[in-house]
Amino acid sequence: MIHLIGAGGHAKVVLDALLEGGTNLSGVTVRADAPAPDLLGLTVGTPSVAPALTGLSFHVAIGAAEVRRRLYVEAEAAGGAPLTVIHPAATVSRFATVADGAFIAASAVVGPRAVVGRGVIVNHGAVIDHDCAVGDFSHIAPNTSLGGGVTVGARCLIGAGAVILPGVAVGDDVTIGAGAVVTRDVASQQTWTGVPAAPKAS
Ligand code: JB2
Repeated sequence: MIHLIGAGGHAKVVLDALLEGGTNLSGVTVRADAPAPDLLGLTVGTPSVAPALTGLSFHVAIGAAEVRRRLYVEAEAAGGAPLTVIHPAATVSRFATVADGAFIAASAVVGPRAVVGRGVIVNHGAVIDHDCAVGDFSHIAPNTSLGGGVTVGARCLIGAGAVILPGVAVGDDVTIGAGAVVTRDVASQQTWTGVPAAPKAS
């Protein structure tokens, strides 16, 4: 039995990937913090994390990094085992490492010797080239491109369509705006936008 946490847009994408990968709908339960309409035909229960998850797999399917991290920790503490979900139409090198609880969407590419951390989202069409490292609970949004050897810290959001040039290092808790082109290293806890990307004026 798979315990899917979250019942919004991202949960729909993850459930779809599970079904495409051959998981039977009857083997999935969906839970969220608030009542919600059905998720692709599955009833949504509350609260997000059941009191006991011993013997169950779970996947936190929520975009917000801090919520995803918190519920991941809670679900592990309840005895659950984090499940990695990879859409069958994703391309993941046999030499890549994908950690527990990560999600790799359709048309994403993860190259050789790349490392994808716990609870990371690699969304549709994103490219993580060879030797990249993506830290725990980061979100690599659709159609982003990380050149070879890029490092991204924990809990980052790399916005849709952003490009990070090869070898660039991005710290923890960084937000990169959609469509930005990052040509140099970014320190932790910053927001960078534009082409070439620069710190966003506050
Ligand atoms: O503590 C919580 C919580 N616990 C469960 N805080 C919040 N904010 N949400 C919580 N949830 C559940 O996560 C909500 O009850 C709801 O079912 C789900 C959030 O759904 P929503 O559609 O708002 O966001 P999402 O995370 O599914 O999708 C976002 O991120 C994706 C990566 C959207 O921005 C999508 O467009 C995006 N593709």
